[in-house]
Amino acid sequence: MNETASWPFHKVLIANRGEIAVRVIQACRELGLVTVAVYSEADRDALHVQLADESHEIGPAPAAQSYLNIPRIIEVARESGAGAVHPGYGFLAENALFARTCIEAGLVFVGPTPESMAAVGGKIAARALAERLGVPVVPGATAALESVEQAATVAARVGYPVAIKASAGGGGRGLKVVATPEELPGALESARREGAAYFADPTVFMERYLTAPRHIEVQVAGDTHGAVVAVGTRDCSVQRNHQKLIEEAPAPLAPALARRIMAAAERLAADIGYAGAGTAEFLVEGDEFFFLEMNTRIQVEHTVTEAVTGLDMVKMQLRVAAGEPLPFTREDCVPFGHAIECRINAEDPTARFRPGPGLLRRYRPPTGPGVRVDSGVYQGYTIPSSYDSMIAKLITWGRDRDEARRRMARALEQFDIAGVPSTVTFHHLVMTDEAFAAGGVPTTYLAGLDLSELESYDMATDSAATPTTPTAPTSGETLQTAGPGETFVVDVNDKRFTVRVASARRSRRASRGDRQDATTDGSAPGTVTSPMHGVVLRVAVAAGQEVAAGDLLMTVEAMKMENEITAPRAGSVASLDVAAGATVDAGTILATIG
Ligand code: MV4
Repeated sequence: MNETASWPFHKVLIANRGEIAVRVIQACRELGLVTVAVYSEADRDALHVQLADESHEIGPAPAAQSYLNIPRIIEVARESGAGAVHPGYGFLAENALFARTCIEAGLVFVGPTPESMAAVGGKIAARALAERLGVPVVPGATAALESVEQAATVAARVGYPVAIKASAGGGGRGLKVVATPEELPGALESARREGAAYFADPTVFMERYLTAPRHIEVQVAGDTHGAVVAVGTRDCSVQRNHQKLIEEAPAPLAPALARRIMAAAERLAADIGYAGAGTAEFLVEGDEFFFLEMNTRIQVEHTVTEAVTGLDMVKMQLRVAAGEPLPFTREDCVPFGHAIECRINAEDPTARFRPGPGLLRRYRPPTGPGVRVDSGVYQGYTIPSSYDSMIAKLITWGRDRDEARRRMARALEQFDIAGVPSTVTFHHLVMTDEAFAAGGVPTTYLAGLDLSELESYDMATDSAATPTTPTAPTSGETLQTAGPGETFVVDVNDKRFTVRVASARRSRRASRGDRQDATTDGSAPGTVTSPMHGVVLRVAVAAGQEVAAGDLLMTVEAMKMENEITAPRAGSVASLDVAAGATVDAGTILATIG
């Protein structure tokens, strides 16, 4: 007789795919719960489909027709006799309507109540909650910006640079940094448009923009009996375009500061009656911290918290959803040692992390003490182009941070991936980088890192390494599946984008911030071409005008994001080849700098 015999559900539908679906299946099995997988047409060969007790196809590859198809998922839950639904992360995980629909269909939603979700779903509301509880927020305005004049008044009060953020935003979408009053009207309009396009909500607000903060978050857990515990801190400062690449626990912070941040997270969660797993995000500068937002889901990086606490966050979610008390107390949450996670993606770190899904010709993950690999792939599997390009999460644990870091470098050396590009070499470079080794790097760290040596990177710098150990894919082995002109869909922070490969040889310089460098045609220096298919929104220069390198030439909208096209060098605008409103392709000549 297992502990779940008396639970209100015995069968769990997992409304997700990939490694998190596998992770939930594993937790269910350990609890003696029966699992139901759902999958799209693109996921017929996926690992989660093979590991679940039963699996049901729910629709075509596009997530809108499968993993986001609420009526179809509810239908499968009913047909299979599932009593609960676990949403994983991304897709429907933070959709209060989905949670409510599950509950109304008589299904237990494995997550917080729709009311808890709604209380922190909007950033302005979350900021207001923090202020009411005395949790610090970045100086700004906890109200929607209604006019340029009002925005200018707030900006003058808090000081430039400021950030204009979409209230419904997330993952950096709808975030505009404004350095001077002159840029304010344009940025306000642009943030509004992005908010409307992405989240169907043009509401924006303002904060002072912190230029080199650290991104710290707190894992929280609560139950339906009123218990709330801050489980631990994580540092997620190593990001690229708001995509986390490395996370660690506990965050390298002075103990007193860590305690203050944990207490703040606990207060926020307790106030909204939080049940299940959640994360409070903060920015940290010096010994100051500021609440950003609350995520009401299990996160990708929950693994590092598990590694240092020995707790199982997914089993906790299931227990709490069944009405059980939180299976641990604050005293159980004292971290032991240190853990680091690398998100190993099928992306080419020498080509601006261009995704390269496709056939995994070889896949042999590392093993050994202190190594955990969470993954939804296997050798011979084809990573579909319809979703994110994650291959695996590699997590190492050590008695201290340095042991975890060195162990990670060792595990990366042992990770044998061929057929698709991977970030293994990139991750190795970071693990052996002096600044990362010292700990506590800010969010600006990655943009300043020189990745040029990745072109011919050798992980076996240690002479003790076995020379026959297979290493990361060399360019000869790499099977590029996406060529020029091909399009594919990627998921970045739960949002879908269609990406078009502009040309086979792209600039290998990483762009700074969200400024999109125009590609220059190799045969004609000064020719500015569009890096992507899109529509010219505004042209900022006139023919004949003198420009400096980096000056804004025009804005191209692609996938509802505004991309600034800047001058590749100083000179005069010799030709202006497009006007506002023009549809351009990747490679279309936009202007010439003479
Ligand atoms: C900020 C910030 C600095 N100042 N807000 C926005 C999305 C969220 N997940 C993180 N965000 C940030 N908000 C203020 N007032 C810095 C970030 C930020 C960030 C910004 C640019 C590039 C990378 C970043 C990584 C983490 C956080």
